[in-house]
Amino acid sequence: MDKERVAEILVEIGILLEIKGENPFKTRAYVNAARMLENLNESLEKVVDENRLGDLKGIGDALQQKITELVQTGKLEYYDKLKASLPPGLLEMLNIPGVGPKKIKALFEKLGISDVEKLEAACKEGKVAVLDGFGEKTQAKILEGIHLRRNYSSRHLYSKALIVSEPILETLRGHPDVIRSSTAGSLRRCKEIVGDIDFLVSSKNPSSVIDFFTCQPGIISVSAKGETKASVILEGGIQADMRVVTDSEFPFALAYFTGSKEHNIVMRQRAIQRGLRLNEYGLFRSEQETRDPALLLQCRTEEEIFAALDLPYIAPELREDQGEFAAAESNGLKRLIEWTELKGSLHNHSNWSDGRQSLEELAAHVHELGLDYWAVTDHSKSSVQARGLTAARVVAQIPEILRVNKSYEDEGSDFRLLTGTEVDILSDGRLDFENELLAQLDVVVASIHQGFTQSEEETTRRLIRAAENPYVHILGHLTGRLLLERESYKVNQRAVIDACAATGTWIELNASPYRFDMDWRLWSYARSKGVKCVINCDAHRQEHVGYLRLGTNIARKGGLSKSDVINTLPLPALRIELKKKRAKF
Ligand code: DGT
Ligand code: CA
Ligand code: CA
Ligand code: ZN
Repeated sequence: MDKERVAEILVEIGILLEIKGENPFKTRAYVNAARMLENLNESLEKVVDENRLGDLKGIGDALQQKITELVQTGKLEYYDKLKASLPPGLLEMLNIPGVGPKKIKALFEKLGISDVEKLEAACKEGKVAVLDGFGEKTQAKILEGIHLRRNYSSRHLYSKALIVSEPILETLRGHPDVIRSSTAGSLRRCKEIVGDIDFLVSSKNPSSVIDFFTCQPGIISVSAKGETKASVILEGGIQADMRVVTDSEFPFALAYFTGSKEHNIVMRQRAIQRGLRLNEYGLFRSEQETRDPALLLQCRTEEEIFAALDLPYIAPELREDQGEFAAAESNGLKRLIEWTELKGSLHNHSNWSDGRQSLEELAAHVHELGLDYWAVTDHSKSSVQARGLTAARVVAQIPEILRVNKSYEDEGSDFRLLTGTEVDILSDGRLDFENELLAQLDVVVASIHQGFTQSEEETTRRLIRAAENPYVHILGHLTGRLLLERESYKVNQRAVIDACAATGTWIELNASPYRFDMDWRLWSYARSKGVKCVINCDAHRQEHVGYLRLGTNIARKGGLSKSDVINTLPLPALRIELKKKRAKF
């Protein structure tokens, strides 16, 4: 058993003893011993084997025996018995902000409260407020804490985590005690859904950084706070973990806490194959688990860690053990796309259908941001709920777009709106508009907006039929999923990708953080078939231009480079590409 787990168990024993009303000196001894182990600079196993536990400050005979039993057998009878002597719901009550061992003891002894449900009921009946040492305020706070825990969920959109983490990271960077700082975990890997946010900081003064972190605005409760780590709940119910390490440990801790677990396992195996040991503290010249600074291989950056394991730098987005090692070994890691390489978006809406802005407003906004083009692809007539355009309205929109473009041409600007449609794919795979109309438009996106309950065969057939249409450039949001809200319809995505490869149809990476559709896991297959990606905002209001950055991060996660993504092309080259499929038929 490793020392982190041993330390956790010691802390838990301290808490259980406190709930039982044990002498505070005894309970504190367990917490102090846990601290000591966490800061131990060598392998705990080694210390136990060499019978040196007694040399450590504050670890008496009783604790020595317990730690030895834990390390050697992975179990501790004393702990198991202690746990069994109390109702299991008591420990769970610790998760409620403002409820500690002393309060739990009082609630249990005086009101027989042994779990969160009973506590909630007692609060609602006003029984908690009248207890000695509680009061109305405390009772209200406990109730609020219970609701918070309930709403707290462990699945959050990437965009939500990014929005709450960036200001905190920015503030941390400005703190004089912070040397290096980064997010880690799934957020740094750009997962579409994250469980919690992980922050990592290097500092010579960890407790000052922890104090500073735990009083940031936007933090609604502090769930745990130690010398070098803390966990908090941020607004919106998202948890954030913070760890502070020394600056020499920083690259190792960053790699370790960025993960993924699966990626880390392969990294550790590579270290072992080279007679080394890799952990969160360093890369050591050792055959065994160690933290001995004398054995440390100096690496100042993650790049140097990869190099020490004979690998090129692997971007965090790729660290899922989904082929990144094989690609690295065969020189197959290409430079990933950057969002500043995008020149525009080819799927967007205006106030002609369900978008917010007019053609002029959209053009002015995206031109100001430095983009080169912006396709207006409003909904087609079958999407009634989205105020889909009739064929006549589409025809009427074309001269309006040309009129806006004329004003840019007159100013000597190369910026252009492109004409287009997001045409519905009907239930049988036919399109909502005739080919004669589609042929007049610069950009045709075809998407499914209804008939989600068809069988996998039917839906797959429908999409393939759309791809076979000579005028369809792009299949939009391929699976129709809405993250954390709606499952995708059933579809054989590989079969659709094959059809796109055969017909020269592009596939959208819908950059809306609710969609990120097609999923990043399929892009390496699409790329291997030569199918191009288009990173589209599907903007319904001008602020959605920012989705380009989010979508690009997901494209990076899918391993895509600039040359895989159509909308990195400048307008003249894009226009040539837009004509190619039509010319083939
Ligand atoms: P999440 O938060 O569920 O979206 O996913 P992650 O990947 O951020 O996971 P988290 O926050 O539990 O831990 C952050 C990283 O720390 C994880 O990606 C790898 C590393 N890590 C955590 N626990 C373990 C472990 O037990 N073994 C190994 N090898 N790595 C771990
Ligand atoms: Ca995490
Ligand atoms: Ca975490
Ligand atoms: Zn759509």
